[in-house]
Amino acid sequence: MLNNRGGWEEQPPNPADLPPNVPPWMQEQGRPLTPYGHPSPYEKAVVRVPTNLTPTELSSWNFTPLQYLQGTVTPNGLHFERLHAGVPDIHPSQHRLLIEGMVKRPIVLTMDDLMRYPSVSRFHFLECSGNTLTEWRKPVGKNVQYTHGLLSCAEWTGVPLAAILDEVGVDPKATWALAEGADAAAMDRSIPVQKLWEDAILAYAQNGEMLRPSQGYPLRLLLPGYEGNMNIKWLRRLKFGSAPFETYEETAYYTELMKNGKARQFNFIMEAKSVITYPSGDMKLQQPGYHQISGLAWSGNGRISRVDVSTDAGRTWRQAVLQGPVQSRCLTRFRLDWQWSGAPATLQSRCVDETGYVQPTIDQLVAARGYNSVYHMNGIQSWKVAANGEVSNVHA
Ligand SMILES: Nc1nc2c(c(=O)[nH]1)N[C@H]1C(S)=C(S)[C@@H](COP(=O)(O)O)O[C@H]1N2
Ligand SMILES: [Mo]
Repeated sequence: MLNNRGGWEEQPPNPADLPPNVPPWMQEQGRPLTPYGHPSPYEKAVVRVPTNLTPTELSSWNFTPLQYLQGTVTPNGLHFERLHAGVPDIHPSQHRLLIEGMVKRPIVLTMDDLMRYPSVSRFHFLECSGNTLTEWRKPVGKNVQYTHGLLSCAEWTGVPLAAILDEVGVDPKATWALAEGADAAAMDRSIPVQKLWEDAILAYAQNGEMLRPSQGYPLRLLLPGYEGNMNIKWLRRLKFGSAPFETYEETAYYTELMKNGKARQFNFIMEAKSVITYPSGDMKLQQPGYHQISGLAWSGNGRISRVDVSTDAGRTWRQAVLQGPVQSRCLTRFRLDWQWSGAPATLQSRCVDETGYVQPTIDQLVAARGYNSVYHMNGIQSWKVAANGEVSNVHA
């Protein structure tokens, strides 16, 4: 049986190794140093898992194991991956960023050029707009990894794009920029120039080290709070223009088909959303009594201002404690003390962001958008705790 909180397989202890006896691992030298550290071999369960919805490994995605992560930062090896054409192998000295179109001074930058600019480091979440898409009609994902795991958070380091826009002299009439990746998909999206001035980062590092290959090594565009798809990896080109470029990814995909059969285009911002990660689907509570409910909340519109938690399917709510510092467009950890009586309970969390936006129920989302929508599913998640302690995904 797997432990609920760590990723180890439970095993009965050997009485001879328990205190005050001296266990074997104290009777010999430990293992030597290693050049690059890895998690304990006992944490085998803490891995990304692939989706079973796509037929190929090259255009696919896998999920971050949110049920095992503490705090708010995603370890680099566990950042979710979304690949439209696999991970390109790019040597940083071969990589170039071309900036062209409606600019006075088009420019080609090397990684060296880029890393000479003044840099910043900021914590931001990244969420695929397809996160939670299986949950519109009925509960499908067996645990929070499958329901919410296209979500990660890192400290991103790079160059605020504004500095470079100044240098190339962007035409004031340029309102859109095309961002293009150097993978075989040449993934490209149109981005409002205003966002590039505001807080976009040309990111080359993630949690202190250079980006991982699947996160865009050596360079990605980071658009805080915008849907994952627009955060172009292996960024090779920014082209400025006066209209959206209407790329494949923003016409055939990443639009919202509404109730009336019309598609809503350019849904950039990831709306406020939260989910309880402990206890969550597939866990088994061992005994009634004290449990600390804990989870994550985030908003593409700024800071999380409040999270409420219900243990009775939304009839009554209690305010959770937010772990500070609460940062803008970043995962925020919330916690609430809970005495579980041993009776069945349905757990929910509902967040509010600094704009006053309240996370909707799934019913409210469906009333507004019908069942044609795929992306931007931010409805309230319910976990049912049965009398025997088993936790499962339900629609309450
Ligand atoms: N060049 C390129 N950029 C890309 C993609 C891609 O396949 N190629 N996938 C996009 C999608 S759909 C998402 S959700 C995010 C995922 O980023 P991650 O793999 O670092 O989690 O990258 C986006 N940027
Ligand atoms: Mo995505």
